[in-house]
Amino acid sequence: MTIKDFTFQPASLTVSPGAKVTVGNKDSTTHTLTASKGGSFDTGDIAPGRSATFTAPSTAGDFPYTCTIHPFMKGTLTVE
Ligand SMILES: [Cu+2]
Repeated sequence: MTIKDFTFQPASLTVSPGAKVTVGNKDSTTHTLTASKGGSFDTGDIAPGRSATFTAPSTAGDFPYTCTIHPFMKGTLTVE
């Protein structure tokens, strides 16, 4: 998935349990993709033009996430 113009694209993504998800940052500022609760996944800082990979939770469910630097950025990862 991609971060562009301060949005996660797509904001809602469905993956398999334990899937590897790569996040590319196409903005000119640093972002993160971080689970809102429980710390179940976190890319850490992704510099402009770089990408990072995280592992989806191994349990099914909806996992809201945000950017810790820009808390208005939101999305949901669905594991099923
Ligand atoms: Cu951000």
